[in-house]
Amino acid sequence: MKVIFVAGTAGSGKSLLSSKIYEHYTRNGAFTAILNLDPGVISLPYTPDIDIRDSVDIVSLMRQYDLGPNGALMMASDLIASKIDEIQHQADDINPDYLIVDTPGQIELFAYRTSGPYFVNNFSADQKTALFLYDGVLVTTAINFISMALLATSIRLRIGLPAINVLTKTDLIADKISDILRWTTSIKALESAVSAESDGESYVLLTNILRTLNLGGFAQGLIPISNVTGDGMVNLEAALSRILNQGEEIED
Ligand SMILES: Nc1nc2c(ncn2[C@@H]2O[C@H](COP(=O)(O)OP(=O)(O)OP(=O)(O)O)[C@@H](O)[C@H]2O)c(=O)[nH]1
Ligand SMILES: [Mg+2]
Repeated sequence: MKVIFVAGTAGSGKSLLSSKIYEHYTRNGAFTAILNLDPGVISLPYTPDIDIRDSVDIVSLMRQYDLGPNGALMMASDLIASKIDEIQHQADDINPDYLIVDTPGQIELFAYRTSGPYFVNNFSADQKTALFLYDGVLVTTAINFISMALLATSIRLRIGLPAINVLTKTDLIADKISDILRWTTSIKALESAVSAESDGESYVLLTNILRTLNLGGFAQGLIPISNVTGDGMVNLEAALSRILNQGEEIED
């Protein structure tokens, strides 16, 4: 079993991309399953094979502990770690070639508390990788792009898995894609976009952040995709194969 964790900011397209990867793999003959790890979601664009909502119920938590929605979500996220054996058992029973894990929308609850990284590190599989989704509509300015790259870097540190960077919603930002992709390969292009958007203190801060991020290599190989048109899915599948199958085609 090879596991793909799909992570990104709220609304970045995690659930829809999970369903698209599922469809893509299934169409190519690979036995694929989806695990929904988002306890707060109401409707999903796919039918999960394993669902955290079967074990953790937000409404019951709100009633039982007299919590508001955010408190209940926090508690629910913390409970994910305690369900790992149950979920592992269900996944092992299904034993798919690929398990796609749709992570909670509130990335700070998943990545920055202990439960999410614990789950990622302790879930047992032959191979594990993570996708980090850059929400296309949020990264059309250089400042927003750098902020998102900082978040992606910080989450990579927390989760500790080889990660593939994905730019979503390209169908909505057609005129910006080439700029964004240039920013991932040319620090000069990014610096000049930053200088056009900022001055004084924020310019100095941004260029310093940028140089530090660049040393560690950031937003490398950002893969543009659209969950709506399917553009870029083939490239994403190839990148996944490079990590999960050492470049082999999808297994059937
Ligand atoms: N145009 C366009 N819309 C998209 C794309 N990906 C997702 N969406 C839309 O963006 C919204 C959020 O998508 P989801 O897949 O629910 O995103 P998510 O990251 O799972 O959201 P949360 O779990 O709530 O954080 C939905 O209305 C999707 O239809 C895309 O590539 N293009
Ligand atoms: Mg979702």
